[in-house]
Amino acid sequence: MCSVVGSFVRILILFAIGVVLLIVSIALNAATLSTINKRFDEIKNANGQTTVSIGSTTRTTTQPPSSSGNLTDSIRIADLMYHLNELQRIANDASNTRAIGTRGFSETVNYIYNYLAVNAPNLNVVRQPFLVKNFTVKGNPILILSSGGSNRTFTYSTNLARSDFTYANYSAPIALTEFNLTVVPNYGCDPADWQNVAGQAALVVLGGICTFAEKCELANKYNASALLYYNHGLTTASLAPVIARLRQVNTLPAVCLSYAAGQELVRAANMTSASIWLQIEIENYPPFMIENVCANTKEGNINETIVIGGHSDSVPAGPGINDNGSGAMAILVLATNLARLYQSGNYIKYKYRVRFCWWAAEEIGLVGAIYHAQQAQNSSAIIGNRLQDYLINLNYDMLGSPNYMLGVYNGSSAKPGTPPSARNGSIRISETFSSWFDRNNLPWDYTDFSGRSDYGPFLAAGIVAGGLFSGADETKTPEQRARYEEKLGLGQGGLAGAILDPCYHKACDTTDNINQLGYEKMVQAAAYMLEYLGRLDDLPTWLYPNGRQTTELPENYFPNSDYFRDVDS
Ligand SMILES: *[C@@H]1O[C@H](CO)[C@@H](O)[C@H](O)[C@H]1NC(C)=O
Ligand SMILES: *[C@@H]1O[C@H](CO)[C@@H](O)[C@H](O)[C@H]1NC(C)=O
Ligand SMILES: *[C@@H]1O[C@H](CO)[C@@H](O)[C@H](O)[C@H]1NC(C)=O
Ligand SMILES: *[C@@H]1O[C@H](CO)[C@@H](O)[C@H](O)[C@H]1NC(C)=O
Ligand SMILES: *[C@@H]1O[C@H](CO)[C@@H](O)[C@H](O)[C@H]1NC(C)=O
Ligand SMILES: *[C@@H]1O[C@H](CO)[C@@H](O)[C@H](O)[C@H]1NC(C)=O
Ligand SMILES: *[C@@H]1O[C@H](CO)[C@@H](O)[C@H](O)[C@H]1NC(C)=O
Ligand SMILES: *[C@@H]1O[C@H](CO)[C@@H](O)[C@H](O)[C@H]1NC(C)=O
Ligand SMILES: *[C@@H]1O[C@H](CO)[C@@H](O)[C@H](O)[C@H]1NC(C)=O
Ligand SMILES: *[C@@H]1O[C@H](CO)[C@@H](O)[C@H](O)[C@H]1NC(C)=O
Ligand SMILES: *[C@@H]1O[C@H](CO)[C@@H](O)[C@H](O)[C@H]1NC(C)=O
Ligand SMILES: *[C@H]1O[C@H](CO)[C@@H](O)[C@H](O)[C@H]1NC(C)=O
Ligand SMILES: [Zn+2]
Repeated sequence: MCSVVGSFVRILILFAIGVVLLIVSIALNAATLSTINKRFDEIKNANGQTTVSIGSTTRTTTQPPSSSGNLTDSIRIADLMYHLNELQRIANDASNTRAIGTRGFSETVNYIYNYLAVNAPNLNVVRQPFLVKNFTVKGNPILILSSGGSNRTFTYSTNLARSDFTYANYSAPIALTEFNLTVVPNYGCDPADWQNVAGQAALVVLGGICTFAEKCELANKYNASALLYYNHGLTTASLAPVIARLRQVNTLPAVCLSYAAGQELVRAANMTSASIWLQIEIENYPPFMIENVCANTKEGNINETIVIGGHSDSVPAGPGINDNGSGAMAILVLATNLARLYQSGNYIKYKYRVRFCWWAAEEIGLVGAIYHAQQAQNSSAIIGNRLQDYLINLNYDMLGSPNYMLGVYNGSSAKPGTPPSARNGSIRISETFSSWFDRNNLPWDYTDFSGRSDYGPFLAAGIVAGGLFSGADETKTPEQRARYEEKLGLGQGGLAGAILDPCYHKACDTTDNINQLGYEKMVQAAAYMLEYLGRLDDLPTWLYPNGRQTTELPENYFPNSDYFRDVDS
């Protein structure tokens, strides 16, 4: 999950980072800086085989919270790190990934399921299976430029550094076919850019303020016959083709080109009428099954359910310990600790049912959460499982970023088109989080509430949403650093000018990539929120002061998800 930063903007940011780093390195206490830099070097050098060392927090089992305490007080970093170490172990045993379709993923789901079965027997644990497309690309796709009477054949390779082009994930197949070539002006983020593409192969550059998938939607809408993305070449790291990711339901043949190949095609299209030949052979296998897991309290009104979710999968590139192991394991600790408090007999149970969910396949476009929301609006869904039975969705994705912010989704920044009745409550949730941070003398920041994570489909269906996010590839500003340093103490403010999670979607997203101080505070805030909502006398009215409208999840709901972002490299 992350804000969209156009490629060009990123270049500016990179430049700014350089300048800021220079200033900061002078201003900062030298010892502090070198400690943090060292840590970042370690992060960057980590190759996934990192040995796990979490110092004094190493433990072999989680501890029951004291039976007289409350949920907020029950959150301890040692319990959280215990689970993250287990995930790291699972990833280490499974080629350093927990992406869907790998052993690392199914082991993660089993881990959550089995841990709850043993440690939270008073919760109802349910698996929700669904299907994901499985395919391979057969042979080498073909891309030929025909111009001025001669052919130029481009090199296909899955080794991106050596290739002129590669296929886009979930490209449609195409037998060898000739298409006229047309260049899409600007970044192709505006419908006006797509007016002349019908029946042709459309060539579009990476970047701008929209995603691969959004460009693909427009290409489809304006009847392009094939789609060719090319890298923008603004830095040496953006010369090779990238893996462009499309929706599973995509029907356009699509490839992604290097900067140089893209330039050749642009020149040819500029000079004469050029055409391309394209061939992509896809072999479809039977789809494979993956599972969401949800754990429900047996107490509380089933038609007034608080849903707390995070995703259980990682990207293929790494073990996904911060993204999104940190959110998923936060929810595991919340669920276990609430279950233990409920069992203790001293804790007042909430009037509302709580449903903790681990969504599968977030990293391929919020697929698990969308599936769940769609099933919840299926007219044959039973009471308790219907959209109207859900009062709120709290989302916890990345909570332990190493150069973290204590980030709160800004309810006021919900996208236009968000059902109005979901707005007030979402703003209240933001304010409840930020005032908790204030009361505890902690710094915080509002972060974008764009629907780029698993709460997206719930919010789009009119359900109040909120959550926390410790940051991905955003940059920490000097102002932020100073504010964090002031509240948290010397050496705790992080590094200005550096991104919040340098291992975002990389192999080095290991347990060493977690800031334990920030992580613990974030999960305490999440626990506080649940307890606060659970104890309200009239949560429905608190969340929906002007009443609730029933809203259907738009048909063909299209997530503006992190997955579809341009993966600049
Ligand atoms: C329970 O939670 C509240 C709210 O965060 C906190 O102020 C209080 O100290 C906690 N502990 C107990 C034992 O009530
Ligand atoms: C996809 O299909 C191939 C070929 O049948 C199979 O080897 C592979 O395990 C499948 N992938 C998954 C995740 O099931
Ligand atoms: C260019 O390649 C296409 C597709 O393979 C082929 O049909 C055509 O004859 C070639 N033209 C030339 C001039 O080689
Ligand atoms: C996308 O395609 C690449 C190969 O080009 C593959 O390695 C990767 O696993 C795919 N990712 C997803 C999420 O399917
Ligand atoms: C390409 O465009 C020309 C007109 O500019 C048209 O005659 C030709 O049929 C088109 N070719 C394809 C493959 O669409
Ligand atoms: C795209 O094709 C459809 C079906 O042929 C047609 O109804 C629609 O008007 C076309 N749209 C554009 C923008 O060309
Ligand atoms: C192609 O033409 C456009 C304007 O028509 C121009 O801006 C662009 O620089 C040209 N690109 C190349 C590679 O020739
Ligand atoms: C939930 O169901 C109870 C009775 O089963 C009913 O009194 C209450 O109004 C319902 N609440 C909502 C929000 O539908
Ligand atoms: C709706 O739910 C029923 C019963 O669980 C199921 O058979 C059906 O496939 C679902 N429909 C959709 C569109 O998922
Ligand atoms: C929250 O979002 C609103 C609407 O986009 C914006 O005006 C406001 O400045 C944001 N608040 C913060 C603290 O970023
Ligand atoms: C709900 O939000 C609207 C628009 O932001 C605002 O005008 C209204 O006062 C809010 N209502 C309550 C009860 O907070
Ligand atoms: C981590 O999980 C959260 C919660 O599901 C999700 O919103 C977010 O997109 C994930 N983070 C990233 C960077 O994918
Ligand atoms: Zn991610």
